[in-house]
Amino acid sequence: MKEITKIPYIDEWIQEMAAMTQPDRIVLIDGTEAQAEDLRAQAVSTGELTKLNQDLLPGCYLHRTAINDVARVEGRTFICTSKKEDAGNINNWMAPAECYAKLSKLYTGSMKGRTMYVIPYSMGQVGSDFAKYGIELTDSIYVVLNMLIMTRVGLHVLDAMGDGKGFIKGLHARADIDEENRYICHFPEDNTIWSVNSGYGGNVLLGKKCFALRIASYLGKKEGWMAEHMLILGIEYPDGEIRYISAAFPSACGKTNLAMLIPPEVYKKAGYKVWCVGDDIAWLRVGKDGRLWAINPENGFFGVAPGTNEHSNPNALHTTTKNTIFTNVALDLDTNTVWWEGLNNDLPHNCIDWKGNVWDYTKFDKKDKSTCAAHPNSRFTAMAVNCPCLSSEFDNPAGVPISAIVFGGRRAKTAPLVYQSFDWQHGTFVGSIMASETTAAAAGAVGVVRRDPMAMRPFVGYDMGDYWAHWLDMGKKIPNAPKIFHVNWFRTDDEGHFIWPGFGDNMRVLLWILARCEGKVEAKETAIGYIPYADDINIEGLDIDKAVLEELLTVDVASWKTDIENIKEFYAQVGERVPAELYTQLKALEERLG
Ligand code: GTP
Ligand code: SPV
Ligand code: MN
Repeated sequence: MKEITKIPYIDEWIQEMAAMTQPDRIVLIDGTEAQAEDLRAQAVSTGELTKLNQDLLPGCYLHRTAINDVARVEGRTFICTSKKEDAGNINNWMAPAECYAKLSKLYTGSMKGRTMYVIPYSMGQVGSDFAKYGIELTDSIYVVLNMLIMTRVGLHVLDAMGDGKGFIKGLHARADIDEENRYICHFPEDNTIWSVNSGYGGNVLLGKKCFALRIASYLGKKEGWMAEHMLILGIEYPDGEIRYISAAFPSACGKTNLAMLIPPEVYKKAGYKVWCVGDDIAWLRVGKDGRLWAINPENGFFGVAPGTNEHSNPNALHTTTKNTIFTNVALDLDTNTVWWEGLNNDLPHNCIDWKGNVWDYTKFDKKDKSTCAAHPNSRFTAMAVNCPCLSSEFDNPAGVPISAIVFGGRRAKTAPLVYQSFDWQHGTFVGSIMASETTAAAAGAVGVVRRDPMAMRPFVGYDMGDYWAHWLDMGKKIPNAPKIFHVNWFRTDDEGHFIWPGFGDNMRVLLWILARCEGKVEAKETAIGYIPYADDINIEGLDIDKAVLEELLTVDVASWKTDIENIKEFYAQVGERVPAELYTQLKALEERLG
């Protein structure tokens, strides 16, 4: 047998996958810059990557995916457990044997004439207690280069893997990028992920949603920890003390922006700072001190480009000025740099859009997505170390202690700016009833309200009811548990404009949250939880009336009552395994609403 990794258990599996996919060559990714540079050059020569202006954007490249392949495909994502009940009603399910057989046909011979790259990677610090290892086999250089940014890759990972048992086996083939035969399949009982016929983001960077959320949530349930769709940030007070918050918002609902926020002028002057630990995924464990500790298992950011600018998120923008891969943004031919809607008001006049066509800026209409130069879900893949506000704890294998967990989503009405749950059990309930308007991050209609518990609806690798039970259970195991809150930056007025300024000003809400955690501020008890007194949210320097803030902090009882009906339907859909405790919470909420 040919030695690739020199770990027999792993090499055997590689040979088996190679026998099926039949690549011309197998190349081990060693994590060196020389090899990465070779791959970039190769991708440029075939047109897979476009090299951007190296004076303005050193180390930066542009990639365009197929037009039919621009977002995660939830309808084609499967959890393949031996028993259907274990995947639950919210996930798509296929029997493992059936799925393996079906996908084997699609994989067979799919790498003929191509190279299979073997990527050994770690989620979390190599060698740390939190770390979990995987190998992704792929025939895409784009995937290799993205994984090099998003995860920790190299031979040192193989060294840390020992005999290899327990590693996550990932297989990805581009095949024909045929959407009718696109499958993103997870076999949590076999530590296996199979992805075929896509070349986009969350479908193919298998360390991210597939491993760090779907497989990891399953492992977390089994092993007593949590894998969540959460950003992690630290707020530094003028006295130097830093407190950490993790927050779960659905895709394209503001995690990257919050994680890198710039404090409003009043706070900056007073000496407050914000540090980013992670922008998408958190792995959480109970520490020896009884607190909940979090790491970001990733090593980079796969962030939404549109809307990112010098004012909304200067940190993200700065992070993307070197060593970045842009996907499906527009190419400004005059400067050989990138552009997207919301970057600035200088529409490029000589420009190629995300589909690779000449873009006519005179036809651009902000309200018509089909006239956009960049795809609404276009992204940047950038290294965490390039982020100006990266936390000094980013590489700390122990992670950071979490004071508050924050849930949130896009709700034009119903949800107030912020409220606090009564306790962990109620907080779990608040997470379970989260809802948000859908975005371009997943294929399908945009702007439809759907329930998205803990922002994990597309990412729980097992039954949703069991997942909620795990949350309730974890609460009992954390002696000094974080307090749980809910926020909504997206309430709109009758004309559909956002009422709350959002972005950096969200810090005003985070400081109220942390003050609550320390028992430093009173709150109003309402039917849904504790709500701030308007005086306790600092609006100094904001162009917003006290009356408007009061309005943002009201509980619209009528719309909550309508929501209750929808929650009941959703719980019924989740099915038999919804914990009784959550039904008790639901009934109590209904009674409090009157
Ligand atoms: P994923 O990477 O898909 O998980 O997305 P995300 O949750 O990290 O969302 P991101 O921070 O990239 O923001 C998505 C969109 O929401 C962007 O267009 C932002 O400009 C917008 N956005 C973020 N924060 C705010 C906010 O506080 N207010 C408003 N109105 N829009 C925001
Ligand atoms: C999300 O959709 O939540 C993302 C982008 O972070 S993807 O990696 O495509 O899942
Ligand atoms: Mn995400």
